[in-house]
Amino acid sequence: MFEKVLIANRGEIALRILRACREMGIQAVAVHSSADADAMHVRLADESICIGPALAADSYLNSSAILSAATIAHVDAIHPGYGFLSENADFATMVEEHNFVFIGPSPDHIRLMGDKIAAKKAVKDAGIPVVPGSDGAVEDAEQARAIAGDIGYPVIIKATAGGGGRGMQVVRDDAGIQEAFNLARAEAKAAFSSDEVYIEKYLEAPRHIEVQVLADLHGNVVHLGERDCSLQRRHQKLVEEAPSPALNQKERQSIGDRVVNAVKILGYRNVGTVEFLFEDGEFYFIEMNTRLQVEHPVTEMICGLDLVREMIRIAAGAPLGITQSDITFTGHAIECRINAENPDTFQPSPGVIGLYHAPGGLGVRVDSGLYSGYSVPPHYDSMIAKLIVHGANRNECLMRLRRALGEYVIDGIDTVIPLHQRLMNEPDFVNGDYDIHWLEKFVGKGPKKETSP
Ligand code: MV4
Repeated sequence: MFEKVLIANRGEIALRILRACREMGIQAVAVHSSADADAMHVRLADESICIGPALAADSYLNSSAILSAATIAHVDAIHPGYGFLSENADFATMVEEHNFVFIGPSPDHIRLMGDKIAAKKAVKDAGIPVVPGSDGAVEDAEQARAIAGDIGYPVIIKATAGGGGRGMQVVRDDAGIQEAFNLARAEAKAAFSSDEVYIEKYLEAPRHIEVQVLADLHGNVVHLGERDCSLQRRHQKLVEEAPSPALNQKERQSIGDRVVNAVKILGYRNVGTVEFLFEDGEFYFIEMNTRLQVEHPVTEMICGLDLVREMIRIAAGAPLGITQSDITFTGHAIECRINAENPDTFQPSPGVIGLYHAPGGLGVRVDSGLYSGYSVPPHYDSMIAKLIVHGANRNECLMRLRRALGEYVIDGIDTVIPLHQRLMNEPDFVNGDYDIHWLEKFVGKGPKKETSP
């Protein structure tokens, strides 16, 4: 097992990784920007190294600075967390070339899944259902029109190097193809410095359902069920839950088995998430994420597993200690992402935390580095905490979540806690009746105002 691990990240996930390391008796090295010197994970780390200024490009995205820190601290392995360098195949390669272990998939698998056309072809060949569309890149609007003629409108044009929603264009008829094609190409070029695009049938109102997998270096693969991540705004997830209220046991088992089989064929290792759109009882692959995800705790709560611990064990060469039949799903878990944002306008709200009181009690988990007096820096993502609640069933989970949200005090800055409180009492959410567009309509309606008599 590793003696020392470098955590190449910040915020709640750096603390999450540190906690797993400590419980495994592994020394944890924090690297941080000058803006994060007072962060909780830096305080708790066995060692910490400042790797640059606040600007992420010069610190958390600076692979040379991180590798220098790893060399100075004599670590065995590097955990990239999520975001930043976590899905950068070149970084994973550099980590290995410096004789550190990258706690994650192989650089080849990261690269494969980063190319959305190649990823789609690879998983399709491994037996995963995909969205109908072009088999490869689409070269011009003429070709796009021909494919749209085959699969039928509406269609969506996506960037090959894309993901996360940028560089996508929905087209509803032949007349719209040329402009959408040009726009998608231009956006793709600007965002990903590659203007390659492909085309798919556009699904109007699907749910976003993703399947978590664990794979060791010895060919053992298990799935840990699904998460429903349909509640999102501008491609930022806000609430995630497991299991999905939309799936029955047969659907859950069948997609899980197919994903495990595909992951074995691909020779994939460590953690991964296979993302699907789910509509009218059918799954359609869209992407595979080759990292630990923000929403991994809901899976942990229903499976009783520590995913970060498993990642570290797998990276160190240990065999999975469990088979599929050992994995049981107990109860229901929901995660609320707590962002430092105005709950109505979503304007970021960095600043100093006054009073801080996190909820607790049975089935309540808070993943956060917040404390009274901490200053939320303005330079990074606004997510400052995750409230994860587990219950015997979805209703118990909802009752507990309302209780926990009511206890949560974060003074001094705006947070989206009031939005979560509204959401937890909204009939559609309470009934599990929502798709990927539902939240944007809900927040569009704004907070309920008192009507004068
Ligand atoms: C789609 C789609 C509908 N049809 N593909 C958005 C981000 C990227 N991961 C894939 N995305 C979508 N792809 C087809 N063929 C709708 C979306 C989409 C979406 C997907 C998941 C979660 C939220 C979303 C919000 C808007 C659009």
